[in-house]
Amino acid sequence: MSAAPLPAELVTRLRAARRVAVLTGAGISAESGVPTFREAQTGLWARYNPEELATPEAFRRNPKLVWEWYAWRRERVRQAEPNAGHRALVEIERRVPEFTLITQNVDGLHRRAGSHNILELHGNLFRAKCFSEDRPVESWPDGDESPPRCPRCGGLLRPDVVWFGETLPAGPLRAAEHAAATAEIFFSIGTSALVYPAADLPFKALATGAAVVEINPQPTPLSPHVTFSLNGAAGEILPALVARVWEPGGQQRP
Ligand code: BV8
Repeated sequence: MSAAPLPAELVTRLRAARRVAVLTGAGISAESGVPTFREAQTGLWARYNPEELATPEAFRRNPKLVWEWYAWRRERVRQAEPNAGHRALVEIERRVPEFTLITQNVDGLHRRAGSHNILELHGNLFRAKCFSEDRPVESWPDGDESPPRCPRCGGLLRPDVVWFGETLPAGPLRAAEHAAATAEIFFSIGTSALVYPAADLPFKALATGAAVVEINPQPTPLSPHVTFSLNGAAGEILPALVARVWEPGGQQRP
């Protein structure tokens, strides 16, 4: 199925833009084979609701189960590669003078793809911290204890991600809010736009007059508010957009 034509107005505005901000969610990693956050989980995890596992209460109740869920997800991500959508964002960062990539994803695929100015609002699967001290550890033993113990205090280690009910890292959130409020164009890509405060960012961009572009095969609560709605897969739409805006042949008549 050929993708719908890209709006000429968006192509023109992106070509001239100086400040662009992008918010990504699990959907941009879907084409890398990484299941999205709310997709049915497979195998052992099928019976669990991710929103119930991604909480401090779940970890207190069953640290081994939660640690092993994240170990399973790390393994899935290790086997994955960044896809054409991740790579297109690297190209947009090269082309736009001020580009900020804000991600809700914890899979580290944007950095592996080559993006630089990344704000990880919800942490990263591949980092761990001490549950008792709330301080990061550089590495942890891959022994049979699950979860492993903190080398400093012997407390349990937990993934260095932001769980539901936990506050986001202040620095990245402040930088993301600034990027949203100053962007000329704000993209919301591959996110169900359900989780706050990240889901508030496109509204901050709209409030300051930015054009907001949503890329998602499905409608979301954000869809009625956006300036441009591109219904389809990020791995198809983003490379096509980069080609239309910046590649020599791409400058065909709109
Ligand atoms: C907080 C890390 C203070 C762990 C995650 C108002 C203000 C503030 C907070 C709240 C509020 N209202 C409610 C809250 C509480 C809560 C919240 O938002 N709940 C929701 C469910 C209502 N927020 C919090 O708890 C936050 N903390 O604000 O602290 C506070 C606390 C309590 C009360 C008030 C204030 C912390 C939120 C962070 C939670 N941690 N992840 C982990 O990953 O295990 S969030 C989790 O959801 C994921 O990380 C993910 O990043 C995030 C959003 O999900 P998506 O990325 O959108 O993924 P999803 O599967 O949902 O959707 C995928 C989309 O992709 C779909 O739309 C699909 O159509 C699309 N798609 C599929 N294929 C493709 C595609 N798109 C493009 N191309 C494709 N090929």
